[in-house]
Amino acid sequence: MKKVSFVLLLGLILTLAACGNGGSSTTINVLFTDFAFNPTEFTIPAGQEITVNATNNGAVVHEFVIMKYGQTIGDTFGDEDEENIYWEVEVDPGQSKTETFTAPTEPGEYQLVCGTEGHFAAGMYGKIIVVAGE
Ligand SMILES: [Cu+2]
Repeated sequence: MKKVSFVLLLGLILTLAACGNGGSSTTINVLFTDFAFNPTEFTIPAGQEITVNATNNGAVVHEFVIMKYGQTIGDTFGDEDEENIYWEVEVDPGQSKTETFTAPTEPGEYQLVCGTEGHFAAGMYGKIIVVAGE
């Protein structure tokens, strides 16, 4: 029993060491489908350059839209939400794109939505968690 605990503990330590920085990553790998992000949650380090590898496996265009801190779109994504966008990338169906952006400096949760009409309501949203850098 003691041995098992030790192995589990060792595994936990190694996992924590490998992830570092609270499990955040400067790379976001995201798959778009009709109508969801996969995965739906991303943890990134504050203020660092983030590489986004986005692939659209759906049949329609999708957008990966990160809202500014403290901003949410309400029930639908509309023109009034455009000014509250922190960063976005749009990918055509069947295409892949790699782009970069600088993560916000303010740690916290940021709303992630697809800005294509009706997609948010269909469940295409998630969250970006920004954690303090080292
Ligand atoms: Cu979409």
